Amino acid sequence: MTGDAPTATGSGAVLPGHGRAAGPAAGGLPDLGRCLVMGVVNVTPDSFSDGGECFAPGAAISHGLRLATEGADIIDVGGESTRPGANRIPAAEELRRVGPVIRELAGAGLTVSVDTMRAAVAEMALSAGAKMVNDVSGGLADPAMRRLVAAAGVPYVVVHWRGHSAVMQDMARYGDVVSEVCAELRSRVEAAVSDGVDPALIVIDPGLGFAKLPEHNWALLTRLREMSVLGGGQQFPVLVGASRKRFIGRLLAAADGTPRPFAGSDDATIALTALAAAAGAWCVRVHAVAANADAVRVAARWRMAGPLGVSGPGGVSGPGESADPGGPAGQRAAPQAGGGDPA
Ligand code: PMM
Repeated sequence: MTGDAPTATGSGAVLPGHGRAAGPAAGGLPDLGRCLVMGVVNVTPDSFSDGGECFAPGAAISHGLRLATEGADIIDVGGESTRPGANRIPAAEELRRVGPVIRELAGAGLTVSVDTMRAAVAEMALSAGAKMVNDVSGGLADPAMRRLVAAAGVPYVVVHWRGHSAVMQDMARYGDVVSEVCAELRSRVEAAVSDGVDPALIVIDPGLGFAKLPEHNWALLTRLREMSVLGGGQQFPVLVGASRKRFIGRLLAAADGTPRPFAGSDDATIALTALAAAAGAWCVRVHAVAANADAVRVAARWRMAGPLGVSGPGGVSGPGESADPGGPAGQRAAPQAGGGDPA
């Protein structure tokens, strides 16, 4: 973790790029006044981006500690691969993979989130010291998840998802992907709130690659602002998980069409991080932390410059945004009434 350790915003507090200056309060969303960096620790033999490198607990723990020193604000620990086509593993195996890693990283003082679709795994992870639940199924895979998160009072990342990895790419059918993803995410958020989750602790995520073709991912990435309000009035912080995903490798394919290997897409991920952070994303989930941590700082400064940047037609900043003339880097001026501050 770098020197600017995350504070937390209390219930109803607003996030970086989401309006009111956020003051520290216990039990809320981490907030540094800029886009946060979530470093990925996949304790799996077969994740599509970094398969196997952290499968042994010792390697996963060292990797998490290293990501923190490189500037990760949050360490996201997962034990189940969600690569397209992957089959599920038993809950007991998932618990076995993530338990010791979370306990060690949380014990070292890091802010840890657990990447799981299972309430039982989330419960164990929280008792081991995790402070956030990242559920790529948005509550669909295990209906007990929402009540667990509500009772724990922790931040909850609700990801857009349509089905398990083995079948999800058959479900990548959309008319207007952005409005459909928003509508489906909205119903996931409503279900969470009706089960008692504090809306101020909900983060939404377009679920890049989850039942999405490359064109769907690009449409969602370029319309984060629209996504952040889910078609309603309330604005939610947005997490973007583009790092090393296949659609980047396909964009960067060789002349013969061979996709760029995952590790070769880190520079493009950094470019996406800068764009997403400049558009107001709350957090980016990434594998190569150091350079992405630099990119979010550039974006924070870019946002602070406001109209001197690329606001206006064709730019990532939009109407209703104003520069913060005097605040610290990355902190925004309060938005005008009615929102307009983007995700
Ligand atoms: N992607 C993966 C896993 N967990 N969590 C969130 N919130 N958003 C994502 O896009 C996401 C995630 C799969 O990618 P990986 O194999 O590189 O971890």
